[in-house]
Amino acid sequence: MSSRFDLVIRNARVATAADTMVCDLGIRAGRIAALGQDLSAGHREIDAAGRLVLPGGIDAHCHLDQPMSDGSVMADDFASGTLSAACGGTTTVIPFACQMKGQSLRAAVTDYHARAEGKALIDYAFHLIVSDPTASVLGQELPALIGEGYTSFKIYMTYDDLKLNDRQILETLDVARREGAMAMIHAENTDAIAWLTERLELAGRIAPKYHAVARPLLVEREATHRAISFAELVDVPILIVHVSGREAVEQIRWAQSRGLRIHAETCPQYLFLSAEDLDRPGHDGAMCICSPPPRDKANQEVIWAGLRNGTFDIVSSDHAPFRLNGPTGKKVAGEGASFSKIPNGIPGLETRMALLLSEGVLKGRITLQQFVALTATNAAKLYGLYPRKGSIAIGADADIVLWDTGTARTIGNAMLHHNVDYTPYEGIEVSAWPDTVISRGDIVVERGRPVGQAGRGQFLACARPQYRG
Ligand code: DUC
Ligand code: ZN
Ligand code: ZN
Repeated sequence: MSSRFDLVIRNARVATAADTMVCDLGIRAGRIAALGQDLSAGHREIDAAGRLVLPGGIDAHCHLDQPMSDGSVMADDFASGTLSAACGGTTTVIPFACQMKGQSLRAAVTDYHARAEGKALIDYAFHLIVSDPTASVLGQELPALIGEGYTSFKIYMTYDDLKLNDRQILETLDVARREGAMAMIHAENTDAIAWLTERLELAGRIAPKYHAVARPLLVEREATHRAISFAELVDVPILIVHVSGREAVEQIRWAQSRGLRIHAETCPQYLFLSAEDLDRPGHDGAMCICSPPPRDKANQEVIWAGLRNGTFDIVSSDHAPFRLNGPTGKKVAGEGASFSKIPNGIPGLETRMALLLSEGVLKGRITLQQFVALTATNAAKLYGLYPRKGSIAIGADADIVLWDTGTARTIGNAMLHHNVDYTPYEGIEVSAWPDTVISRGDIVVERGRPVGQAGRGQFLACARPQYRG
């Protein structure tokens, strides 16, 4: 006879990316051991009546403790970042081991492990960032690291310290094809941005709102089209990250309709913020400076439609934590510095799931199955963590969230657990928030309060991606 369950969750209204069911969940040794009716007693029991029980979220694009080249410092390390993620219903994060130009990729990975060691509350994998694709990086380091479980990497078409030229992009995509890795692409035209930025600054237009003027949708559209063309030329699937609006969506739809394997990610900032938020009083517009920038209401609707019609695979936070005040955050270049000197990025690890569940599912814009797919299952498949992560199924890790969907809450920075001094979503009302969060069978958040031990999170080596057909 099998031993007693460690934990039984009873009367659970469970949803996965495929199904909805009411059942009990039996958890043993960190995994889901049984789904059924009237399961035998566990050492510990939770009554989930009235709660929605979903797979823990996977935040497949976030930045934690990533070294920066402009003097800024990310406010969240693996401790505060994973604490914040867990409190928001996320049980796996995938931040970036970023190669600096001139640095070996292996050294970036070694350094990033040291930053994570002993700090994470929940499990984590690493994407790589390839910024210096030398012959030895492409010939030896990258293939070896892919084989060791770093099966996805990001490349940039903009940012002077990170960007690759077209030839380098082609050569790097060719490694992804040969090795079966997933290439994530930041698609913005760097020269167009530089030209627009210089003109704006010469005219004295340096306030945060000009960040959006310097990076119009056209520059994203052009780069998205180029990235798609390169993927077609090399014959490799790619994933376009943080897609912000109509013109980029149109390129992706066009490519997908031609049978190209183009995957896409968007983020809450493109659903809930707009370029008007860059014009908040004083320096507050800096809070919402991220790239690509938030667009307008009409583009938000296009992004919602893309979530509904399957254009997008993943909703990630792109959490990039810079404090509004203090010398190493948004003001690193001084009070009143030009928009081009303000670190890009907004915090969002803790708010991603609640915003999308509340405004997406509970308001009828997307289905519960789409929510689970977009926030967990698809990321697990595309980044090689499925079926261990991303679903509620027998044998999967017991990464489970019990959601309270019956209480209205107003988002405020004081209720969040990140180390950033603001949230761009301050004042938005949501009617979903995590009540209990379970990571590999351990309760890490109980009645909304963190109870888990920092350092219990484990590194996850990723398999090759499972592409959508
Ligand atoms: N854009 C990025 O590409 N990365 C971090 C944050 C941002 O705004
Ligand atoms: Zn990016
Ligand atoms: Zn990012």
